[in-house]
Amino acid sequence: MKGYYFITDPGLSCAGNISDVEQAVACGVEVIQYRNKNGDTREMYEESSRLREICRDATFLINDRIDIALAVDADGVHLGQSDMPYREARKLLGQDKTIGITVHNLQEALEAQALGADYLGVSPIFPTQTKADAGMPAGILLIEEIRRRIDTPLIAIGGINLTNAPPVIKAGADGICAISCVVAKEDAGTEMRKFQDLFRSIKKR
Ligand code: 3NM
Repeated sequence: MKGYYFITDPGLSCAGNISDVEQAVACGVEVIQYRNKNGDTREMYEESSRLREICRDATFLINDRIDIALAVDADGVHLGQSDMPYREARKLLGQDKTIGITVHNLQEALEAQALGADYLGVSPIFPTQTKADAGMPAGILLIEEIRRRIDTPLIAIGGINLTNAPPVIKAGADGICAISCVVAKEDAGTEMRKFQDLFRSIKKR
């Protein structure tokens, strides 16, 4: 659970979800999350079935939809604060699946850790147009605050780009997700590689 973390966004993507995920796999991205807030269930099922095949060697997660995750045998789910409660999701998915939880403050992070979340999505770090209800940006200090108290892997998300990513990584994020500045470019793979190179160069120091 480290380096660049990819989330699909069919509304913003230049090349489409399938191509974006193929690029992510080709770049060696470890975790890929299928997120499609406007798709109907059949479309989500069919698209995520194809993506499951493409992500044979990557961790393939589904945003929110436990039914879709079970149907396509995804590796787990990512849950927001208003999605299915963690304990119910764990019962449905079993012990072996990965469950990540979005947190917006230290309190939510401590709760998610106590529940046993496999990783925390810390958000939104910076202002973002990609998620309408993302709320107030938390800034880099939230990563530092959570990192001091929590060992669970932290994935930073929200308004991150290549320019503002370095201090987020230095603050202790294990992974970073950036959507619009990657999928809205014609060559998403090149942008993903830049994030991975940035990660390696900072972690090596
Ligand atoms: N979740 P971009 S922000 C999917 O705050 C998502 O929980 C968020 O996209 C949250 O990199 C977000 O384009 C979108 O800002 C992040």
